[in-house]
Amino acid sequence: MPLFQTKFTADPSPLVVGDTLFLYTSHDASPEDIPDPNERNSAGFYMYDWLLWSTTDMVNWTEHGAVASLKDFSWRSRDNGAWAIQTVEHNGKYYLYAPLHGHGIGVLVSDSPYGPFKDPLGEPLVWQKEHWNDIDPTVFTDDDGKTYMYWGNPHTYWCELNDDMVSVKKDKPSAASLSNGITKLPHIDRYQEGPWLYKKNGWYYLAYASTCCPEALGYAMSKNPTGPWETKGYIMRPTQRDRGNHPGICDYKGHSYVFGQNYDLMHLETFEHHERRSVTATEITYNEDGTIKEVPYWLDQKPMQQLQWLNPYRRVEAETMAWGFGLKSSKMNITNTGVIADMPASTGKRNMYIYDINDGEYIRLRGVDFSAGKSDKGAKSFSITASAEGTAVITLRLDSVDGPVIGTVTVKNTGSVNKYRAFSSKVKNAVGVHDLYICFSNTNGDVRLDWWQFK
Ligand code: FUB
Repeated sequence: MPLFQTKFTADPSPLVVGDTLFLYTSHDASPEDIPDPNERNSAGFYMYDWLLWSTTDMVNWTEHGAVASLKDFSWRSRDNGAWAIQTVEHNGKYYLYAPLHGHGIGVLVSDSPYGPFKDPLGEPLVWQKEHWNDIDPTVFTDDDGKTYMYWGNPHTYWCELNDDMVSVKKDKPSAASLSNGITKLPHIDRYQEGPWLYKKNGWYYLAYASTCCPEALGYAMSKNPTGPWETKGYIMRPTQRDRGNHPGICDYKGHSYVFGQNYDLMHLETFEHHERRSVTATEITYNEDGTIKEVPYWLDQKPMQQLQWLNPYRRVEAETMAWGFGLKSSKMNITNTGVIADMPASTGKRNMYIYDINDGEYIRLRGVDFSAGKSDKGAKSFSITASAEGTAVITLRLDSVDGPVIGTVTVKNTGSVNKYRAFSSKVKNAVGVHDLYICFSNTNGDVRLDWWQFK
């Protein structure tokens, strides 16, 4: 199932920093966030900002909200078109390469993976004005220090970036070069869009969304970062259950993963087509000759293996979850109206909260280790920091929505949604490793959850 439920997401771009896997994604607006009410039921793309998520175990993800938006590019010509980004680290700085659909590819820079990101150029990094092919940048720095950017739909383009990461090397025209240091490659069989360039065991890989529609996940291999590229099989072959796709590939804690997208979150509510996508992932393995073993469609895979248990005796953000369908999330003190003019400039890390909580909804956390650092005694109490202009009953259950109850706590009116306080309860029989279900009932009014912790 999709990794995230609080928002519609697409175009996954993983980045490993230390022991954390960050995932940058596009953001398909929910109908209520589309400013023009007449467009709310349209099938098209409504994309205004980019999101960030992180994990240390591959199954419980923490949301960090919008890291940047179209507003961070003063030169944009449209208030829509925040398409597929990739963020890379280079010499301690983070570079977020972003297509503004119809207006080339820009770059933002930050000292932190969380941002705030700033535009160092005030103009696109590349923009071939004669067409709208300049989308989906992927950036890779080779062992010799040379950095390559690939992009494009339906053609594949590449250029070399200077070591500043924000300018194109223009002094190395190859036979196929266009003006401005850009090379247009001969057609790569099955290539549609969404390139993802990386290197492993001496091979260069160009994964991509294969020819539309339905797009699947294809890839090509080469002994050179600039090709020639030989198309290989599918990582995931086309299926009528999907339509668009976009790969992001990384190694993390000794495993290899492919991220992609589908419509399976929207399909929980409707099969009528809208560009409301959802990102998901699976583990991949390589054959001896470097080719990638094909994986089944997302819904046909086994659940992702959890890489480490979650410690419930630390502060856990309410927006950390394996599943939370129906819930919403927001950065504290920032109302996302969906209107670019109201969006803040890239804010950097901010505390978030969960809201829009209704009866029957729940937060599921996978693999919670109640014995962590506690020998076999387990948890004695639970505390959640919340604000409310209303109330909600929280029932803590193990292993399923109707599993054994280990505690119950009522969040009461705090007088204001901006006034947070702790609500606590005793806990019984919480020992060992279990999935934790934080279940909501008797909800009314506006209840917001910040973080929780067992003791
Ligand atoms: O998300 C907008 C566009 O859809 C991306 O740029 C493409 O790769 C496709 O996923």
